[in-house]
Parts: sequence; structure tokens; C-alpha cells
Amino acid sequence: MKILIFAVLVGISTAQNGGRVLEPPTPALCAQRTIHERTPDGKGYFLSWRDPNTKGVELDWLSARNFCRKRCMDLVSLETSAENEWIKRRIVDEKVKYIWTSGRLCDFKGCDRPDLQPVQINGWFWTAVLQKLAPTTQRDQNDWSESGGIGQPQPDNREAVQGGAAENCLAVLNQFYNDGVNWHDVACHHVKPWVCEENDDLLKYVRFSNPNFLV
Ligand SMILES: [Ca+2]
Ligand SMILES: [Ca+2]
Repeated sequence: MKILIFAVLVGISTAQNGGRVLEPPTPALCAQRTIHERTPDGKGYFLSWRDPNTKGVELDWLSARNFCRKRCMDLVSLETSAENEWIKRRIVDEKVKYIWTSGRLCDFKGCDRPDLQPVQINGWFWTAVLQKLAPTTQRDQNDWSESGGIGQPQPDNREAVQGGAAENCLAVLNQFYNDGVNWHDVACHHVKPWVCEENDDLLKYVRFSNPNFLV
């Protein structure tokens, strides 16, 4: 059952990455994963700028996801305002310009479900946990910035509007446009530091399939 769920997740993810592969967890890396912070409920987080091996390293969105996933984690999903503020506090205190989250626009195969339309409003989701975000129009239910590179509220798909790549991934930017510390849609090929969050499904999968590894 768990293997089936995992296969489905991988299938969805391959479609969303234009053929580039979403990597499975590596049991040894899961067992040795570094945790920099733990919330009161016990969930562990990795902050790339704090680790000697990744300090100064910036990755595109998929590469950052794969770094996390190999360690039974995934990019951070900010499902509650408490978690959002908790992460933002660390970005501000530690002077980090921006980070990747697991947020993504569902604009690939399988995204034609009625509840995701129109995609620019209802199509954002936390890929790590396959959970929809509130509609972008419900401004008190999300943390999209009210400004950006062309002075428009986010998500503005600015890069595509200006003839470049679609802005399909969700980053938290720290005063990048003098607009506070808020969410922005950004093209997924950009490179940034990242935050990993432990992923229950990947941990269960590795525990189930590799009983010899204590993860
Ligand atoms: Ca979370
Ligand atoms: Ca944008």
C-alpha cells in the first residue's frame, strides 16, 4: 500500500518536473539526516545556510527538493501561519535573502480538475504534502506579497509576462523588493537557499521497506 502511494507520488512529480526525475529517499542519508530545528510537535527542519556543507550553496527548486527527499525530507510546506512566522523569523534573524518552499502551481498533466480552476487562483499547492493552498484572492488566508518586481500583488507571473519562464514555484523573499518578508511566485529554475521539513510519507516508506535502518 505504501509502495503504491509512493509510486503515485513519483508519477505526479515526474509530470510536474518536465521529465526531470524526483529522487527517492536514500535510507543511509535518511538515517544520518541533519536536523537544525525541531518544532514542539517533534518535526525536524534542515536550514541549508546553517550546514557547513551547504552554506553558500543555492539550488534550483527541483534540485533543492531532491536534496531534501534523499534525506526523507522535502522542501518546507507552510500550512499554518504559526509555521510561516516561525520560518520567517529565522530568515530575518539570520539575514537570508530568500528560500525555496515546496509550494508550486499545478499547471501540468493531471491539473485539469475543476477545483483547481482557474489555476492562477486555485492551482497552488504544497507539493510535499499534496495540500492545496487557499485561493490567491483570499489575502487573509495566505502570505503573498502585495508588491514585486512590477509593483503588482503576488502571484504576478512577472517573468512570463516579460517574455521569460513561468513563475511556478513559491519562494519566501526577505525584503527583496522592499515589500516585507512574504511569498512570491518565482520561476523554478532560479537558485536559492532552502529549508527541508521531515516528510512523514518518506519516513514511513523507508521504515517499511528498510527495517534495518533506524530512521
Ligand atoms: Ca509544514
Ligand atoms: Ca512573482
